[in-house]
Amino acid sequence: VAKQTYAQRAAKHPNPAAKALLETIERKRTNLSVSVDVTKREDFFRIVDTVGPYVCLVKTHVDIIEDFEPSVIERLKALSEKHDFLIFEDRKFADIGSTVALQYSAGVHKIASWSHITNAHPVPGPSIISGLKSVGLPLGRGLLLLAEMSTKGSLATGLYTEEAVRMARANRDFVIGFIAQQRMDSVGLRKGESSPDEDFLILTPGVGMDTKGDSMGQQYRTPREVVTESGCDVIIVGRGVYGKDNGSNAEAVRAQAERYRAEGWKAYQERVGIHD
Ligand code: UP6
Repeated sequence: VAKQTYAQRAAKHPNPAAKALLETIERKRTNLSVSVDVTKREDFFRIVDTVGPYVCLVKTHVDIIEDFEPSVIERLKALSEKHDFLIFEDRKFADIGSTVALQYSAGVHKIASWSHITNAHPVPGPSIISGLKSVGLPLGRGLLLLAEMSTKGSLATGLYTEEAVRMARANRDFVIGFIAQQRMDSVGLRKGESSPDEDFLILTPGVGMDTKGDSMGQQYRTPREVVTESGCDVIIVGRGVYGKDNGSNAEAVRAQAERYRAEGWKAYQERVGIHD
């Protein structure tokens, strides 16, 4: 899979959200997702409108917006159409099936009604997928499992990661990939089991070109390390793009988005062996 182009993979992906993401990546020539982790509505929309042309996917933490109101979702949807990107609410669900189904569909945010992609921790076992799938599959949504994390000392390693991949393989209609630091294609296969015909997207946070981490355990790798060397498909960049001041300097934000887009795309072209 890592040697195929995004277009080749889009053509045969069965899940509508994954297909749309792969098509958007190819059409806009960007594997950059910007994580817009700011707490004020106006900062949020300024950043989204600025990075929109450079991203395939906008990643949100909608629960940190302190002046949230339902119109935020309408404005976000309008920007996603204006700039042609998908939306990924990074909700990191982690509860029993029946509770996550409610958290996904209801409450103030009604995530399933607008977020093409969301994610979950595999810690509760396969029932978390059944709960989310009961809501998301009929809407054409896709789920990512957190198979690994970018943080120092993460417990999501080894057998835990393997079980996450097995859970995904058993739910390929709805689970479209992983939050992880590397490809998972050969992870979790039992002795003698050959690699199944599957295409899991690898979306990778912990990407930064100017620092190695923050003071709270985050660890950064470069787009090249992530995409060319580790075979990941989408780079997720937050503070590397919007900076330390909530993205108040739109031109600086634009320049960083352009820079990460170019680096991520070059790293992909190198991986699949395309030169232009
Ligand atoms: N994120 C990680 N690491 C993970 C999973 N998710 O950093 O393993 C998320 C964070 C944040 C973003 O919740 O929204 O990706 C990274 O932001 P940063 O680039 O500013 O560090």
